[in-house]
Amino acid sequence: MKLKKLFLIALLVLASWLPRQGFGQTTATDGDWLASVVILSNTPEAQLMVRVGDIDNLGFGWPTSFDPFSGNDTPGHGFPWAPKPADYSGTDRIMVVSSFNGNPPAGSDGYSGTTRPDNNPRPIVLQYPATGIQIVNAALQIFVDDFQAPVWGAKYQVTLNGKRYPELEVVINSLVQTGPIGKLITVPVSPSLLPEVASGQIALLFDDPTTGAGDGYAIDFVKLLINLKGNLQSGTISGHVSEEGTGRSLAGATVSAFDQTVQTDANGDYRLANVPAGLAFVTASSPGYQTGSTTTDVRAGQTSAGVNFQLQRLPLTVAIYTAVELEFFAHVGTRYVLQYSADLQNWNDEEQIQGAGTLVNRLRATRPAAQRYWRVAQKP
Ligand SMILES: [Ca+2]
Ligand SMILES: [Ca+2]
Ligand SMILES: [Ca+2]
Repeated sequence: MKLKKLFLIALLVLASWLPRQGFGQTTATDGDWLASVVILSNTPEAQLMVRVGDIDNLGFGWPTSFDPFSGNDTPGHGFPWAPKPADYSGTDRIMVVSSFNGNPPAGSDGYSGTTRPDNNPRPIVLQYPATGIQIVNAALQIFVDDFQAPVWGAKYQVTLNGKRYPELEVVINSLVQTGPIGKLITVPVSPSLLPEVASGQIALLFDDPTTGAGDGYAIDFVKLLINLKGNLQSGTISGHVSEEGTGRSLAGATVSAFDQTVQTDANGDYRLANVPAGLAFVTASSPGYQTGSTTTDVRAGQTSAGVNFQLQRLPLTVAIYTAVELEFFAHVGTRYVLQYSADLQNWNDEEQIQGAGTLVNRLRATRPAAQRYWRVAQKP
């Protein structure tokens, strides 16, 4: 009897040490989940990890066995809720796009019923010691809630230190989180924004200043990873690339997501492994075709199949992204119209250039890095 009692007490003590979902835990990758600010050097994932906002599903806690880094959606939760003063500025609170004035063009969500100025979008600021770090790459993991741009017609602009962040905008504007539900997104920091990361302070702002859409959202935490080690939870994307109209399979097409790239096989099929969990931005390109892009859910340890592309043929045109790729295609012709884009949607004519060498030098030397997407039309 006495032994049994001792055993039960020992079991209770043990249980109190075990990580409890929904309340908080401490992990090598993220530190104390309930801390508002955590800065860790040399985690399994990156040389430097900076997180602001506690990992607590906006204060609702996580369902049993739910892993917020798995890329899975949370179940729905109640709203509205009162922001807590202890929560990091810009996290765990409802924010409604600044252009919303009560007359939304396409309806509004439940979050829009909250009041100004409390629900104004606020920047989320990360500060950290960045001196002595040679920044090679960086990524952001953000736990986002109730973004619904396609539902309410919102057009989010995302800025980092006031500069537009096209990769993150594409992902944010494709989210449909009706529920409201939350999920992780993992997005690389644009090369043009890396100097901002190197400054030791970044301010992220999510807003739609133009459409008047009735869309509100919330953010649980923002996590910055500098110099990634490739150990993020990840999944696989697979699919097929073909020519629009004819359905002809495109062998050797390039498919990319995050920092992973693969070529389609002889049947036009591809399989892209090690893509970080969350909503991924996937592109497919092939010389002579318009680059295709889409977003797809990636869940840890699983395969998202059927992510297919139908690429539109561009007669006498090569579509490219970098000067290195351009050199590869330079033999194709000698006269080019150079186009650039900040958002992969709208293309602007730069100028006509004679000769591939001149073109390569021009690309490398003159165009600001912020306009980093390139396309070259080859003149007949
Ligand atoms: Ca909280
Ligand atoms: Ca919403
Ligand atoms: Ca939180």
